Parts: sequence; C-alpha cells; structure tokens
Amino acid sequence: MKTIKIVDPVTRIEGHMKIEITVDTVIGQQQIVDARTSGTLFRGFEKILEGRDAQDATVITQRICGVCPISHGMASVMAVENAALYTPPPNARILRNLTLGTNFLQSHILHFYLLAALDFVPGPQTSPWLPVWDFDLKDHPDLAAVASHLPQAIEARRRAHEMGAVFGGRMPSSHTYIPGGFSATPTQERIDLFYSHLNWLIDFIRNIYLADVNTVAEIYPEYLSIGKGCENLLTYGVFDLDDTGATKLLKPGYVESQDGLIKESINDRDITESVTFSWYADSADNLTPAVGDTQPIFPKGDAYSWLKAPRYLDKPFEVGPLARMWVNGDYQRGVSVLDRHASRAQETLKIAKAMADWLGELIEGDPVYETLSGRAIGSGIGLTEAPRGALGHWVDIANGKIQHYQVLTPTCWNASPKDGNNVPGPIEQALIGTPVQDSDRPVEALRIIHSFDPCLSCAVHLLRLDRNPETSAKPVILR
Ligand code: NFE
Repeated sequence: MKTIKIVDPVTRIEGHMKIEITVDTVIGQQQIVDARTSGTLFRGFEKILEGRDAQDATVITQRICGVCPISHGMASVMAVENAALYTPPPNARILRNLTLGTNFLQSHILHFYLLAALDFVPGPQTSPWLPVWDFDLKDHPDLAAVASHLPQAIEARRRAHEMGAVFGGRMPSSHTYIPGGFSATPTQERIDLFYSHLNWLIDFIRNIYLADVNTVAEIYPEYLSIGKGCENLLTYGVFDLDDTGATKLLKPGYVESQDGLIKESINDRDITESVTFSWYADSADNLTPAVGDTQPIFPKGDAYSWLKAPRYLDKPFEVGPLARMWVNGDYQRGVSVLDRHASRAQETLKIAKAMADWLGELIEGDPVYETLSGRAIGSGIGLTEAPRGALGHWVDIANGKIQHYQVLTPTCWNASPKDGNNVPGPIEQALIGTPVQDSDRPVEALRIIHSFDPCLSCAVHLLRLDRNPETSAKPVILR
C-alpha cells in the first residue's frame, strides 16, 4: 500500500525544511518511490541588498546564516573585488583563509556530534538525544564511547569559534572581511593564541573525531551503500594559496556519474537555476545568477519550495566535503551516507593541518588592506566554498550602490526541488529507492538528509509580520 509521510520540520538541521516521501512496495520491498524536499521559508536577501552600498554587502550577507557567515563574507568580498579587478595583499588572503578555516572546523565538528551522530549513537534519555524515533539504534559499547565525547566536541566547537575571533574580531559574523583586504593585523600574540587553539583542535580531530566516524561506519556498514543520490559532484574550489587564485588547497572541478571523469574547472556561465517547482516568477527560469531574479510568487502551480533548482550543464550536482575531497583525489571510496561523514572528517583534518602552515606565512607589519575608492567598479562574481559546499555571490554595482545581487548557496544545490525536466535534486535522488523498515518512522530518510548537512537558513529566509495561517506563508520583504 502506498503511504505518504511528511516530516515537517526536519530537525537537527539548520533552518526549516520539509520532506514528503512516498513509500510503496516494489518487488516485495518497502521503499521510497518519490521524494519532495521543500524549503518552507523565503530568504530575499537579494532584495534587501538592492540600493545599498557595495561595501556593506559583506556585513549584510553574513547575516544570512550564523553557521557559515564567514563563507558569505568571503564570497561577498570576492565578488566586490572581482568587480573592481582588485587583488588583496598576501596577508589579507592568508588571514581570510585562516578565519574561513576556523568556520569549516567548527561547522564540521558541530554537524557530526550535535546533528548527525545522534541518528546512530544511543545516548541518555535527555536533550539533545530527545525527542527521537527510538528505532534501529544499535547498542554497542563503542557507540557509548562516541556519545561520551559530546562534551569534548562542544569544547572543540567553542575553541574553533574563539580561534575564528582571533583575527575575525567576533564570531559568528566577522567584521574583518572588508572589500580591499582585512581589518585585523597579524601580531605575534594573535598568531600564538590562534596556534594554541589549532593545536588542541588538530589533536581532537585526529584522535577523536576521525575515530568516532570510523566507529559509526563499522557498526552501521549498510550506510556505505545507502543514500547515493545523483553521484554528480561539483566544487568551486577554496583557500587560495597564491595571489593569482590559480592554486588552491581544494581546487575547483566536477565529476559526472555517467563517466566518472574529473574536470578541473568550472565555467560560471554553465550555472543556471530552474524555477518550475519553486515559488518564483517563471521569468527567472533557467537564468544564470548573473542575471537571475528573485520575484516571489506564492502559491504557484505545482511549485513546492522556496529553493530554486540550481543546475550545472543542465544537471543536478551534489556539493560539499565529499565533492571537494573527490575532485581533489583525497577521498574516492564511494558516494553514500557514511562516505559523506568520512570525507567531511578527513577534510577537517586536511584544512586544520594546512592552517598551521598558513600561520607561518603571515608577515607582521606587511599591509592587509588597500582602499577601493576611486576604482571603476562594475560586475563581479565570488565563487568559493562554504562548509556545506559551493557558494557563489553575483553583484552588479553602479555609483557605489548595488544594482543586482544573487546568492546561490550549497544547500540550494543539495536540497533543490525538481527542475523543468522533472529531474529531482540531489537529496531527493538520494532518498528515492531507499528501503524503509517502518514508514511511520523513516529513520533511513533522516540519516540520508543529515549526511548532506543541509542549512535551510542559508537557502531561504522570511520576515513574517503576521501570524494569520491564511497569509503567513507569504513573504514580506524588508527594504
Ligand atoms: Ni547556513 Fe551555508 C554553509 C552557505 S549552506 S550554513 O556551509 O552558504 O547552504
């Protein structure tokens, strides 16, 4: 018998997400036969930015999300500097990389211990383990050891945030990412403080985080084949290692399931967004973000999400740590729930170790900033990576004011609805075909969704001024 199960909201993610899955029996096996992921809130930052000073975009866009604000700060300064044909001094590049690195570390550790591991690791009958679907949780002493690391993981996240504030000024949302460079300087005292946190964290990642992910993988090996998805992987690349941007710690590229070949570049003109199933005006359909539009239309036909459906070369792509590590040849075991967790943990160590090297490249007294005033500024693109994957900002500037702004977040790629060709997004594809033991408690679906680490805050936002159920889903845009 066909059953439709709606989980709304999906918990232990950032932001607000709804899934609707259809469960049916196929050749004697109960499985998910259709899935719809919905972002249930409207973001509209693009509209908030219009008419504002271009220098302010870095401050405003960091408020899109408290988990990955630094990535938005980075994408924003890159876009504005690209529009000004400007390259920041080496010290600024390194300070930006270091502070962005802290954001990856805190986010990945937070995700595993507080959002995802709880799906696999039984714990005391208290928060954050409750409420829970107490189902398919294996009782094993090694899992109890993982649970016992939770206080240390919280300490690790606190340290990563404090490390981010050393050069970032505060966390979350740094004041020091500014078009033209960076507004903090590298003093020996700050370098030493940063290093003491980093050393502690490298030890935690290497000896506890990586080991705990392996423990979960050993006890739930079936999740090495559950949740494959589209198996197309894409990354814009991140952490410039030189001033040309040509060398990065994690290079850009993509791989398609059809041939498995890694292509080591991304052409921004091949990025488009479908709005067939999104609550936006059809005039925005299949545009690149450079000319994209954010005109909400609600309700609209069969639309079911505030997320648009990003496509590269007209295909859906999974983004995130697995895509980055795959394209860079660091992790290529497979695509599944546990591969996402394992590659995320391995990436955490790779970035942390690189950060230790970057600290040694800072030069006390060298410049960190140059003013952009007086430069001709036009259109720019900032393509970088957030912890959850490929992040892009597109900006058009005239007379110092923003004329047009578009943000395309990682979760928009992963939690995309279907496109105009009826092709489901990566999370939807990962859900479809998954066997489900209990259609009332589809824990398999949650484990798949959590492995992508979705952040609907990044993807959508709403300022809601009225609580009338008839109208509450309609967006009210602040200007
Ligand atoms: Ni709100 Fe974000 C990251 C960005 S996700 S966490 O990482 O950009 O879509």
